[in-house]
Amino acid sequence: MNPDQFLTALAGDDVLLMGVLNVTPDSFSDGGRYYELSDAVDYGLRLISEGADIVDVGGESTRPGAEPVPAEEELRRVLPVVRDLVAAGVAVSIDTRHADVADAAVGAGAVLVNDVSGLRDPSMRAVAARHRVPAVAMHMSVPDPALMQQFTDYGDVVTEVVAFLLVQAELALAEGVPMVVLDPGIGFGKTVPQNVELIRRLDELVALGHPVLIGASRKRFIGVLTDTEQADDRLGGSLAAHLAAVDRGARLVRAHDVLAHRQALTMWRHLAR
Ligand code: HH2
Repeated sequence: MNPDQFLTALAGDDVLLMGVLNVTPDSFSDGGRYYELSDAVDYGLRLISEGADIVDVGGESTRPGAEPVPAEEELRRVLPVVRDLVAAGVAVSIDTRHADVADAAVGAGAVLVNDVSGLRDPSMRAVAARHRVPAVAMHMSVPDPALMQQFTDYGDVVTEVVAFLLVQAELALAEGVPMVVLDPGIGFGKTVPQNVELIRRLDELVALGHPVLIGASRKRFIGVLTDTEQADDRLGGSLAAHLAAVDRGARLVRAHDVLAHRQALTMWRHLAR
């Protein structure tokens, strides 16, 4: 799917698959594997050949306790990868909390801004508005991965996440962002039961009428619930969590294991009413 096709599809009702490409030394499940430019680009192309509609390029791990990465270093990691993938005709999304990084990546041809801090920063919204690209607003309890797991004290987690994302979407749209994708932020300042509840009741987020993204791939709550220590071994749990979300109306799935997800989504499409 080329960038134009991706944007058209985002406005339709197909379920889209976002492959994860972490150009980091320390991501929780694949840190260090695609840190070199050529490895990263090859892997991005592989994700597309395995069935991804878009490749999400990130240069900063947001796992609890990860070291923050200065914007210059993040740019050094991601920009050449974005450029090369765009040149190869790949639809690229930029996974960043820094408006400068988003600006440069979109300037280089990325078609989606993926902001795990929920478009809280007005300059991030301004970047998406100025370039006329859609943006993902993800919920994180506090916009700091180092602290987020200390803030899991919600009244009703679903109600609070939905309320936060509604405000962020309305703000971004009013400021000229052409489309906002909402993401409950699985694992970002949530306990295991809260993550489960967010997926069980994802229809409440879907009901807001914006496309919804789900990113449960290999996350710790799956490890806890299935007693699976190694993140790479959590594919079965990731597929189950994602299909439950798709059944409740999720339109984008962010996943590490693209081949298996493509197969699962194809079967789901055949089986769903
Ligand atoms: N999860 C991660 C990173 N970016 N973006 C969105 N929209 N939704 C998510 O759930 C999400 C995200 C964390 O996963 P990963 O990129 O594999 O790990 P790390 O942050 O350690 O690089």
